Amino acid sequence: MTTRIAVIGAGLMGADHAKIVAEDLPGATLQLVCDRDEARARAVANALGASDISTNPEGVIARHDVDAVIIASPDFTHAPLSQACIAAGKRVLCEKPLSPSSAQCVAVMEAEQKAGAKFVQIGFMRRYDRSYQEMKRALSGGGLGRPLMMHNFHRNVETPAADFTGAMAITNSAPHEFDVVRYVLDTEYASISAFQPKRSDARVAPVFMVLQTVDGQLVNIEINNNAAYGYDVRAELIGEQGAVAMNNVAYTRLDSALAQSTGYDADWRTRYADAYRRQNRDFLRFVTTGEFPGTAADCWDGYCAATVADAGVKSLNEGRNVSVQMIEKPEFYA
Ligand code: ISE
Repeated sequence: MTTRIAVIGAGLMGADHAKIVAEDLPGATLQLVCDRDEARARAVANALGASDISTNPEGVIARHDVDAVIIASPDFTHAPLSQACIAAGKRVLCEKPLSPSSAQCVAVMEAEQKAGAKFVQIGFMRRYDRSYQEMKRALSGGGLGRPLMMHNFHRNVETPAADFTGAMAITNSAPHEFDVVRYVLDTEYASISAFQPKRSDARVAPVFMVLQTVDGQLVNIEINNNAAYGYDVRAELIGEQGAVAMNNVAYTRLDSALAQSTGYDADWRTRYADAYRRQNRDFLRFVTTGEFPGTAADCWDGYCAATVADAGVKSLNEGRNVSVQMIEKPEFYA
């Protein structure tokens, strides 16, 4: 018996998830591709052999021939479509962020608690990346001593959308670091300060953030959506007894003309291909067994990332340090 999965959103991420489901997720079938743009949905569906297409996300979620859903539509649709999946009793892998608004994340958590079970897995796939998992193991192994700081930078070749802003760097790109740093350090954030340097052109300048954790650690995050040279994400965790740093992942080194060089990925889809694959296989197990995967991010994690993003945008706009105000963690998510 195969698990029939519908992918909502046929853009960059939706097409990538659809390809994973169709070609690299044993036990699953790409049942349907949905997008407001019918031609875009049809192009992805035809390329990957999906049974059907749709332009109606709510209708797709209700269909009897859809067992599970992957949401990869625009960020503002993530929370309402996740709530529709919960109401329909269907498990969903929701691309990050769960919502750009922490208040919407609370509504989704309330819907899950009312339903009495977890339905939503959030697409914070960095947790599945070998580099971050080795960092987490190095910390839990005790050799680093107590963690003091974590430095992070996240560089894209260019902004994923023409209307991308500094605030979106915080609400769309930075949630990866907000989540994975929490996951590695096993802590929460107490405050955030966000800054931007001035570029000489009209492109979105990097956003540089300094965060304090509730355990007195310092975290800095650089989000540069117009780095130009390559897709480059790295981190270094500094403890009282040692440090662990992430290397740039390169499978070859080119030696030529008295020089050596290694390459960068063009974007996240190839750099994190293995992490997406592992995340999506965990999602399939979640759908078939009902057991939420230990590595995966849930709605509480989605809420935490959105809450620190809200505070980060406030800090960027007001030019001051902003405390991160969170609700009490519901027992349901303990
Ligand atoms: C994009 O939405 C992603 O999720 C990528 O992982 C990230 O690198 C990029 O900055 C985001 O815009």
